[in-house]
Amino acid sequence: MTSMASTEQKHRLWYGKPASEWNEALPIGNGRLGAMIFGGIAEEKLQLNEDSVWYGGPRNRNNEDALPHLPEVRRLILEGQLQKAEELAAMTMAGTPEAQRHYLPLGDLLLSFGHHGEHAEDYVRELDLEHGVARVSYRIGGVRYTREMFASYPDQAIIIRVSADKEAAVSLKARFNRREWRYLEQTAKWEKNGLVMRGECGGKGGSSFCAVLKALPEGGTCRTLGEYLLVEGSDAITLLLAAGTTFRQPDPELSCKQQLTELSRFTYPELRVRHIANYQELYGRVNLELPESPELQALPTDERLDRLRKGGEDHGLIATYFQFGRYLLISSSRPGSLPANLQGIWNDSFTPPWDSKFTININTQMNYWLAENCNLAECHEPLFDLIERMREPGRVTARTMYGCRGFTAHHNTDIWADTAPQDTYLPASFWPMGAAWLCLHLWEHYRFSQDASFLERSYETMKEAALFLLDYLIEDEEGRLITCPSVSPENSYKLPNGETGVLCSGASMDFQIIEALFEACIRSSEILGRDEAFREELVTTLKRLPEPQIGKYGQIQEWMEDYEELEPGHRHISHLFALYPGEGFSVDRTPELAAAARKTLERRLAHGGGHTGWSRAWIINFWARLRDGSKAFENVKELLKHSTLPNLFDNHPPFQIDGNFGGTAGIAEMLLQSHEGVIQLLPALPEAWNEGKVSGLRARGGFTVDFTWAAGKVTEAQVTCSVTGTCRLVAPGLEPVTFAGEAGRTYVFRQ
Ligand code: FUC
Repeated sequence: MTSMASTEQKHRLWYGKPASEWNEALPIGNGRLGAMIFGGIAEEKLQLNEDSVWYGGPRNRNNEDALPHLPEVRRLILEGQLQKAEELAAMTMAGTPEAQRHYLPLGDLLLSFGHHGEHAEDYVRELDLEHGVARVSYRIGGVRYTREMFASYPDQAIIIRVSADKEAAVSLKARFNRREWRYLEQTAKWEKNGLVMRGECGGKGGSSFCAVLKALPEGGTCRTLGEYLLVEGSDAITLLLAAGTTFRQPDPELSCKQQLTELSRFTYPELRVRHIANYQELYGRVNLELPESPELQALPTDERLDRLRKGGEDHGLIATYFQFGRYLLISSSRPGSLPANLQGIWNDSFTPPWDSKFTININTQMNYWLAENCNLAECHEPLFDLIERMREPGRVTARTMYGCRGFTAHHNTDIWADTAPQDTYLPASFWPMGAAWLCLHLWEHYRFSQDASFLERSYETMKEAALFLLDYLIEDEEGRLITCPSVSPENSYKLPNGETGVLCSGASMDFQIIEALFEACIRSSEILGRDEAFREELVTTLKRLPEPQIGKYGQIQEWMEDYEELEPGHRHISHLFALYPGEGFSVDRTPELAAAARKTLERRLAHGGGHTGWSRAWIINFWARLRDGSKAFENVKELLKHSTLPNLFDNHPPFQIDGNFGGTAGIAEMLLQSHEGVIQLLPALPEAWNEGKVSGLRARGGFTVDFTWAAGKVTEAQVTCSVTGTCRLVAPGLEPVTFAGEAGRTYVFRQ
């Protein structure tokens, strides 16, 4: 029997055994500081991360040979001499050196509890999404032991509480460890109840890091021995952990010690309340209820995932996955932190996949697709800070490599906001569109919030990204303005002369991004009432960009010419940018392009597309924009079945967090869309979700929307306006309505 999950429904991930490997461990984080929790019985491991622990310092990697060779690279591409063009570009346009900096783990905190070989019963390991707390609990010899762990944003620390239901039953040994790169670290004692691990991140100009632990036992004894902290015979122990690097603080060790001294004035319940209040203020804004089966709720998360893999339905798990995506953004991106990187903040490798940095030809952007509509706009801020920091290096790249005004970035950036090309991996590296795409996030934030002061602050940044493109565009034989060199991330094509390559003149995605950015600048300059001449230049330039074209398979062409793609099932579907996150292709406004977009998707999928987690997540959003609920739903299930690890982390493979964020955004996009000037409820509802309830989703224009539906029709909707303005609402089951909303008021509509 299915029932609607009640509002009391608690979303949690839970397991009946400790994690046997990293992909089973559970993440906690406060944006800056994070840990993966393994939940061992005799030994607990918290694999620690701090977002600014990166190898190496800032460098100028711009290739000074780029500008003198740019005309030659362009000529070779336009003449179809791809191999020669690519050889020359690899030497003259790659960054020098070719790689940016990479992210590193902070280390491990190991806690052993002295349960030598004893048998544990009633073991539960869980991540409580409602409170942002991880918990491990088990019974040994009639005593119940409980561990609670969370990363507090207000107190900037990881807090661990070990307790038992019997007096004086808690003992532990704690120590820090940093495995492979231990030669860069030192450990030290701090008074009688603390430990320090400090060291260098490595590389020229790299930061120094430190982690500090302080134990606050209740009863019993506490001392340090060698590298260990020992607590014996306590009723309960609170451990406080702080960490930092010289990226932010001149003396992180001193700051951490001061911080922990301050924090020790609070009791554990006080620290917990402070964390939960802060966390719930964000998490609690959105509630999603889908048809839920009570029997499934009783199963551990890994078993539910297995059931789904074998073809079972589990809408409740999908609702949990949705909230887990919101949990992960709250935990990896908070005001003052760096943006969520390829792994959020959770990484245990000293040479992580793709450096675990910011890949800005889809991945970093996808990390933020849920920020606005899923009501976590504050979590978007770290991305805006990074964009601001990229402006100066991006100006140097624009000027020295291309002789252009404005600022640019390629397909990656790092902790130092590096904007020069990364790698000589041709299908990705030579693509100067990264800054332009990122800047669209500034515009989105304004569209959702209607915050004019934010637009005022961001306008010059968007304008600078547009200025680069105005200069970068060149005229082709037909008088069109095109990008060259560029790539269509990250596909290759075949020329009629048999040559294959990736460097191109005019990837469709480029024009779609340029159009979106220029339109954002035009609208912004109108709203702010400035820059008329610049606005006109943008309008004139837009008219000279190549139009989107439909190719021989009825598909949206990936390039200006209808080249044969080398990988028709490629994971990137760059030429559908204008379908999502862009808005140029629309079922209502451009039905032919929307139909071609559908063909494009079908073709990609027929050739194996969607095989990485993030690619699958993008596909969900595409189908949602095409208003095909059943296809969107099918792909939500594919994401969970084939690209989700036991801890619900997205699996590229390996773990990469973008699919979690893109998946959550996609589920929201199935329920509400607001990019066409109206709030459209249930635009892509699958039959399987014919009843449900959601609250707190945000819509462009400054609206928050709650609604309930049954038999596929909205039974009640509430729109709360954060600003005064016109609102148009369209929903199955309701009469379409246009009303003048007043700031602070809520409007209710019923069937
Ligand atoms: C892009 C993608 C890869 C991967 C990497 C981090 O290069 O093509 O699939 O996601 O970024």
